[in-house]
Amino acid sequence: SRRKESRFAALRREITSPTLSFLMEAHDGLSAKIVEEAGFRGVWASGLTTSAALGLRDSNEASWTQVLDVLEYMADATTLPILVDGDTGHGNFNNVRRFVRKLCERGIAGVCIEDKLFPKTNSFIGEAQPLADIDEFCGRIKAGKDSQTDDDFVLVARVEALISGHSMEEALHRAERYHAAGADAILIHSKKAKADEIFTFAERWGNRCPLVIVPTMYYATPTDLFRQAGISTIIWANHLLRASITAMRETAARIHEDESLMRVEGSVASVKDIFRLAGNAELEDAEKRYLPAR
Ligand code: SPV
Ligand code: MG
Repeated sequence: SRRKESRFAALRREITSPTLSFLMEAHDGLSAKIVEEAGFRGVWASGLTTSAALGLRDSNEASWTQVLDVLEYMADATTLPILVDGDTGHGNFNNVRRFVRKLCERGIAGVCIEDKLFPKTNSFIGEAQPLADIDEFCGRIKAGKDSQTDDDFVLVARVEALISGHSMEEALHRAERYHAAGADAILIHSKKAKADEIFTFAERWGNRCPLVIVPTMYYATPTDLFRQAGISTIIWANHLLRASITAMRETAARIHEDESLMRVEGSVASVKDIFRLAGNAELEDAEKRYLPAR
């Protein structure tokens, strides 16, 4: 029988294949399972939502080993490949080396690092966030690629030039340098409500390497236009956490107001559903095999 494709190879295939791929945000083991159940072929382990789910800001308040712990739960919970938001790489080239080695050990298929400075903050906060020096960031990329212990591990370099107010030329120049330094794909980020700068970038970039985008702010752009523009991968970056915030808030408010569960019981997942998602059926089978018969 054919050997099962590794998660590293699966992510590499998603990112490099000519067809448009989608990564869905998850922030813990449960949300990773829900991504898989929905039919997605890969997970985006978002820095914003992983932080928020821990009650923290997207400012490297969770340490990189705490992020690694969350990733371990996510990897255990799903068979899907995971692309982790590595923020800036948690420091300089040396921190990136150790981070990438640990990701490979835990079966995390790829990392995205952005050309900013540690500690970072979310790209949608403020204006003109300072960018990393190009040569220094290329060192982080090279160090990451030299540290991967699986050939198919994917390193995505994220260009923040447009979002921090620099020119299209600067964005293209940075992407070219990061590509030359060994990045497997470029994430070109934008916070405009329209995708014009994404389309211009994609056209001028051509097919030098796969392009990844995050249409959080230009959400109204039809997906087919990204397909026609030759985009490789779309990240739906934060929508499971946002959906759960809305649902949790409404449920908490109702129970608080009513001092009763009557109004919520019909609209929340059943306890049985929790057991199913947690895999209790497998445990029952295992008990038959391993516990002495009574
Ligand atoms: C994240 O999901 O943490 C990201 C995408 O990095 S963004 O929030 O758009 O910066
Ligand atoms: Mg992030």
